[in-house]
Amino acid sequence: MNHNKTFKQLGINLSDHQQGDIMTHSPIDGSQVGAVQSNSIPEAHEAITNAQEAFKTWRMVPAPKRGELIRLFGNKLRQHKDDLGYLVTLESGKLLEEGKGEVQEMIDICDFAVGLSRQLYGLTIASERPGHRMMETWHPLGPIATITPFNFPVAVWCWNFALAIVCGDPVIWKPSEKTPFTALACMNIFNKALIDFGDTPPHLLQILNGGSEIGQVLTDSPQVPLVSATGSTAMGRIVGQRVATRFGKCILELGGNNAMILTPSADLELATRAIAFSALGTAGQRCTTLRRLIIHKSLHKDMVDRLKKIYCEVQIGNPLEVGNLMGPLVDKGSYEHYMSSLEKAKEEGGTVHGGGRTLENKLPNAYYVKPALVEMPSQTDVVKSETFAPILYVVEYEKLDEALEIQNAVPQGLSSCIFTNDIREAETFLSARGSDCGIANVNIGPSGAEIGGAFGGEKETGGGRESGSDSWRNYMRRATNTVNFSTNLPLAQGIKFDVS
Ligand code: UN1
Repeated sequence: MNHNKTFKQLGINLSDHQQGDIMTHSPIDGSQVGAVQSNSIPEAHEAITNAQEAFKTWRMVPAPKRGELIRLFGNKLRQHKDDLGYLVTLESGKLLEEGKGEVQEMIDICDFAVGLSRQLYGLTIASERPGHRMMETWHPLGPIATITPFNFPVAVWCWNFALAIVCGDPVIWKPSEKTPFTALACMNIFNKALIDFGDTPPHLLQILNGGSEIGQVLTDSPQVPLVSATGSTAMGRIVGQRVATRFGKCILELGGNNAMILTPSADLELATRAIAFSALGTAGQRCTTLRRLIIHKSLHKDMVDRLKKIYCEVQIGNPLEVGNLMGPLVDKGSYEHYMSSLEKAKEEGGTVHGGGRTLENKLPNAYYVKPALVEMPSQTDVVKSETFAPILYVVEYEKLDEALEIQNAVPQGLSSCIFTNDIREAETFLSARGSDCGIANVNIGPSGAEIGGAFGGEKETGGGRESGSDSWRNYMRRATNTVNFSTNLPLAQGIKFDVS
């Protein structure tokens, strides 16, 4: 593959990146992309000091002016959408359409953040004391660390970055070791926006490449008040504990085990399309991928037959080629996990339709797999754990209460949906005794969320919320202010404390 033009457009000279210790391979064919150098631990500490310095200046820039920088960044992203989308595909293996979609998600959150920069509102609160006023003020928080995964190498970072910058916080980014070049490209694009903007402090954005030793410098530093980490539950458990030790804040967006409840009143045509996109899209490598189909007994056989056909016929191949709907798994480790999960499913009584490796003769260094549909006798252990691959488990239910119980009986709580045309069922699913997930949808699949809503989930998903709604509050600190404009000093709770 010759990608030099794309790299050049994104300001990357690949010949400068061949000697580093982090060697990356494209999941598309296993070919080497390049090699970047890990940062050292002293460099990580230096980045934190730099960010603290940048913070002192940036927090004093009016928020709408900070928004202007993100507006310029969004415009640069528009110009580089195709190239950056291509690079996302090259490094992560997702379809080109999905790669560009990810850049669109970045552009969308930039637009959102620009508007937000004029809406960082606080409340005014009625004081119990005469001649007093209470209010809340939101201030910039400080340097933010973002730790991001390979599967959404740029969008998840940008959800955090765009909001953090308008909120007044410099960002230190530790990208996935599998996707360092998309991070470098984002840095180059942001640098162009900085030139257009003019006067900004240096180090508003810094990238640190490396593994957990770099992550630990960020999680352990009291100079980094917020760590936003997206990835596996195992990673989040370590990050969460380390940050908590120093009373720092976290936004954790970890594993998902997303389900669809398919009821007898559902529009089956719609449901089938939703299953196809959310179970097969991104080759099953989204946090929000559909992993469990909880299906009414009466629909089971028909639906499985319908899906078997789709699973057999879906076009798998090079994600850069139009027409393919499934690209590769990211690497061998991911493939092995996929295979061992299928083995485990069989041991636990599952019937596997499809599955297995494909295109290995043509592309021996890449890991393309066929999607697997697995009928399970019940929700066994393997169904309760997340395998980041295109495996859809099917379990049956008879009564809605039973379906809800199955839906909620997993450790993860990211996304969920119900397909129904029965308003009672839909509202029950959305109610307090319904889905326990951070995302609960009706008649759309669990994946492909818009940026306008808060994104994240409960339980082992980590509890964090990023992106839209009021997620911005994570990136700011709240001060409660009481102002006395009277000539007396009444105390709260009517307390008398008279020294005269
Ligand atoms: C992720 O997989 O970590 O809802 C993020 C979606 C995307 C984001 C997924 N907007 O599928």
